[in-house]
Amino acid sequence: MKITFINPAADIRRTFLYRLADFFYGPRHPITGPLILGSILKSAGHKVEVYEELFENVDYEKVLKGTDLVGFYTMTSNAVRAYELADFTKNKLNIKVVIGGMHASVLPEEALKHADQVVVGEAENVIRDIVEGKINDKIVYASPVKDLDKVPFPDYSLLKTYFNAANILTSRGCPFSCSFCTPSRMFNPYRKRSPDNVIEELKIYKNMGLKYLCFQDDNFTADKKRVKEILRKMISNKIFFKETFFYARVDMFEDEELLDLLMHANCRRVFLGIESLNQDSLSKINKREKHENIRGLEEKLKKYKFKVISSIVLGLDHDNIEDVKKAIDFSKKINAYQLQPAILTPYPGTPIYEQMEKEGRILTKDWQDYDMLHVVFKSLNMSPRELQRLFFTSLKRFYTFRSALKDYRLEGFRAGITKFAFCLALYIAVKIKSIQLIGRA
Ligand code: B12
Ligand code: SF4
Repeated sequence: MKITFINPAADIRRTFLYRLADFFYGPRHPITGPLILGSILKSAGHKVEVYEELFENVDYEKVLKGTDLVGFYTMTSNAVRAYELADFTKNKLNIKVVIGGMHASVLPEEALKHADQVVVGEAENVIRDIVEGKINDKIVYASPVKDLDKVPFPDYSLLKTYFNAANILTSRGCPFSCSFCTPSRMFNPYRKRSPDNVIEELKIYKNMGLKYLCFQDDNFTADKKRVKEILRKMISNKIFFKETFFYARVDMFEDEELLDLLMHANCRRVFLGIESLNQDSLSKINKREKHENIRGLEEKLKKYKFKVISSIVLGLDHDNIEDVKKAIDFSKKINAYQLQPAILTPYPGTPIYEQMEKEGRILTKDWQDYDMLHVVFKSLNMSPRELQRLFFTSLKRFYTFRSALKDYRLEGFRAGITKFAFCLALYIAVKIKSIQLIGRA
């Protein structure tokens, strides 16, 4: 059989300006789920192709010719696009549709309106039987993979659209449970791969000549002992990439040995969940982080030259506009390389969604807007309009042409000019988008 997986992208992500910003950002990476499921099906003798809409348009009538089954990945913000494509595939092309992924796992009945079958959870143990017609339930409840070392590696040869970065997950889930977080709930319980199994996969990406590597674990440094072992093996096997990215909590800075190893393995680009400097806010979202630790970052980052992407949340119930400004200024003070101002988004399936729903504070259920760029709920200390405006002013407060100069001094010409171009693209995008969105909020 011929199986095609599609990872759709929301409308906003398919615009020229967004793709331009992605181009300057550097790494362009796929979602690994369809590449893993594809690998399982390929080993079973099926022909598989995978398409990602994020970085290029796809001519579906052409690529779906001869396909027997199309599988769609959903996260909340791309679900609307997935449903649109699923309806087209089912009704116009008469091809069987299966939907899976994060959003469909939380709202399977909704997804089923657009599919023949929906999978809830990790699909490794059921995908082959679904494709071969041995499981026919409309909603298939899949159990989490027990031994991650037994999961085949994502097969990048199946991916027919552009990519320049490999994604690797050395674990699934996270031992923490922040109230707004979906992956810690979708991938529950927290599970880890052995360092040897991780190294085996990394060698493949090194041999493929990929420039970028992304550890997409939701909290890469959660188990410090295991991560140190992975890093030591990367160093002894000389597995280095031009740039390696990972997600972490501020608590990684408590362990100097870990910091040294990260530096030596050239794992320098880190997405740090700072969220807020306000202790009440941190406690309320169950972050289990002390604001003194966050402030301590300044000293650590003088010694360890990480390229920090500072993630802050806008619109937390205990934060006001001044708190957000403080968090941005702090991000500048620690010489963060990028800022991710994420508007608090109550994703279905999270405690914060339940709370907002109970309190009648959800403003819209248009899932396309659940992308952390749009206001979708009523914050306690800001009106929706103020919060939407704060998103744009936060970007402008951080991405100044002076910040490009700073990057030039710290990281060299290429980093400086890239930030300059990024600021320029961002200013144009912000101008256009802010008029539309603030007006609407
Ligand atoms: C890599 C990644 C990205 C990359 C690549 C995305 C892309 N190409 O579309 C980048 C950085 C570009 C990105 C962008 C975005 N992302 Co993202 N991303 C991830 C990340 C870190 C890893 C994904 C992954 O590989 N998971 C591991 C594999 C094993 O799991 P999986 O892919 O889900 O697959 C399993 C199941 O879902 C299922 N399955 C998957 N596909 C299918 C298909 C079928 C047919 C079936 C049956 C089953 C099935 O089986 C698989 C195997 O177990 C996840 C976090 C996470 N842990 O998943 C966030 C995550 C999915 N992203 C998220 C968000 C919000 C976004 C953005 C909106 C951010 C933004 N503001 O722009 C954009 C939207 C992009 C888009 N497509 O429109 C959120 C989604 C929250 C939600 N509930 O919707 C997550 C969960 C991060 C988070 N911390 O909250 N993202
Ligand atoms: S620490 Fe990060 S990955 Fe873990 S639960 Fe909190 S937000 Fe989710």
